[in-house]
Amino acid sequence: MKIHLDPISTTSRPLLLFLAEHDAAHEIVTVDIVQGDTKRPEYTALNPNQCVPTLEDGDFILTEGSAILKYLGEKTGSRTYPGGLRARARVNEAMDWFNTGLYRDLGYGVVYPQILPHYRFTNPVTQTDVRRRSEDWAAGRLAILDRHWLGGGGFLCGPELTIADYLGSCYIAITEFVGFDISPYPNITRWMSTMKARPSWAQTHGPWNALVAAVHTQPRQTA
Ligand SMILES: N[C@@H](CCC(=O)N[C@@H](CS)C(=O)NCC(=O)O)C(=O)O
Repeated sequence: MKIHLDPISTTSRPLLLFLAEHDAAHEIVTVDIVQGDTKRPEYTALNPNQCVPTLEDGDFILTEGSAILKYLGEKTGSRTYPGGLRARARVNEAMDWFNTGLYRDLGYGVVYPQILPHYRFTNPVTQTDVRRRSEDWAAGRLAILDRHWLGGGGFLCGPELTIADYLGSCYIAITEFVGFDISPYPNITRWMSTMKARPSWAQTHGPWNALVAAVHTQPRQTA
């Protein structure tokens, strides 16, 4: 099984966490986003979205980080992707919530326009409007994460860690890029500390930590 990813990528790091905590034979193929590897014809043939990650299991190709995590969870029989109908539905629900809700506002609306020029609207008035609305909506979603998903005191889907925690914690970590303060959210803060204390986090986040440190030496983009 080959997994094509870039360790700095938010959608790749959940897979690295999973692989660090599971005994699954695999080969990592590094796709350097910054060097444009996702745009190369041979990679585009695997993943027409020109994004990481991509899984190659024999002749089976799978894109989308969330789908790959579920595939790995099922293939390895991992407890982190529980088999019961409702338990599994809850994990799927949490992952969809991060992908279609929180990440849209927090990632694409608030964080990326500050560090990646192509995510900014050319009209500064439009950009300011979008950023303000995204910040409001992101705050609302973070409050839901804090009170609803994490209010029970454990992980996202209960007392046991699931693949939703691998995904969600890596998504929340993008706040580090721009110094977005998560301290008003005590359960998010607690949960992120728990995730970062796992040995797998340090094992997989070296390139990410270096990138965050480098971004902090650059001037920030205003709205
Ligand atoms: N919906 C996709 C999104 C993947 C995605 O946006 N990946 C980014 C890195 S986090 C990427 O590969 N970008 C390629 C590029 O910017 O050239 C998933 O969840 O896997």
